[in-house]
Amino acid sequence: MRIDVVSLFPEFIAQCAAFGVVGRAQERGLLELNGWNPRDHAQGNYRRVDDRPFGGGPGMVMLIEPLRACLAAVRAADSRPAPVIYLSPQGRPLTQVRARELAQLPRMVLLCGRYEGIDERLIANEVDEEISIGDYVLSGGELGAAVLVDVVTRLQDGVLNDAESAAQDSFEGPQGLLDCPHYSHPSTHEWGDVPEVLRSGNHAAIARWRRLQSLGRTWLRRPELLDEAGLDRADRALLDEFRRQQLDGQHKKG
Ligand code: 9D3
Repeated sequence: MRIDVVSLFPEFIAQCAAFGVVGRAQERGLLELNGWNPRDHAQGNYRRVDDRPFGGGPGMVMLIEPLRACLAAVRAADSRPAPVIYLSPQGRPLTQVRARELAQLPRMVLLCGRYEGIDERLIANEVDEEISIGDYVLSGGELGAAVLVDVVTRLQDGVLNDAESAAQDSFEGPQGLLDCPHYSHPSTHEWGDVPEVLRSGNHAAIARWRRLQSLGRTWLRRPELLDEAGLDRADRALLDEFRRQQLDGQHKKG
C-alpha cells in the first residue's frame, strides 16, 4: 500500500512509522510512506500556509492554495486514484471495521490540519472522507495519521508474522472481546502466582480459561461490546460462571 501524508511536520509521521511492525513493513516494501509539506508549495518570501479567520476569533486557518498545490503534486506522483482522508475532530470515529476496508485500497492520501483547521472550501472540494481517532483534543492531525498508518499497515498481507496474526485474529475476529491476561516467568512472585491452569499443559482447559477471562473482563470494563459480540450458549454459560466467581470473591472479602 502507498500512503502519502500531507503535513506541516512530515518528519513527525516518518518517525512514528520507523519502528516495529510498521518499520519492518516499509523495509519489506509492503508499505510505501511519503511525506509532503504544504509549505513547499506556498508562495512568496514568507511561504505562508495560514492566515487569520474571517469573522474573527482566536487561532489561524490553513490556506486553500498551498494545500491545493501540494495535493496536486501528490496526485501527480502516482496515477492510481486515491481517496483524500482528512484527520479531524469533526470526522467519523475510526473503527477496526473501517480500517479493514481502507486497508484494501492500493493507495490513500492523509491530510493533517494544524491551528484551528483548514479552510472549509478546501475540505469541500478535495476531501473524500473525514476521520477522527476519538473524543479528545489533539494539537493537530499528525498523531491521527500515524494511528491510521499503523492500523492499516498491520492489516496488509505479509506484514504480521504467524504469532502476531494469530493474536490479532483472536481479538478482532467475529466477536470483538477484550484480551485475556498474559503471564510469563517467574511462575511465583511476591505480587502473586501464575494461575495454575496455565501451567497444567491441558490445552482445552487453558483455552476455556482464556475465553472465560476475555468474556469476564469485557463484561466488567466494556459491557457495551458484549451487545455486538453475538455470544453463543457456551459463551453465555462461561460469562455466568465468571459472574458467580466474582460474587464468591466479594463474599470472601466480606
Ligand atoms: C481547542 C481547539 N478547538 C476549538 C474548539 C478545536 C480544535 C481544532 C483543532 C480541536 C482540535 C484540533 C486538532 N485536532 C486534530 O487535528 C485531530 C483530532 C483530534 O483533535 N481529536 C481526535 N481525532 C483527531 S484527528 C485530527
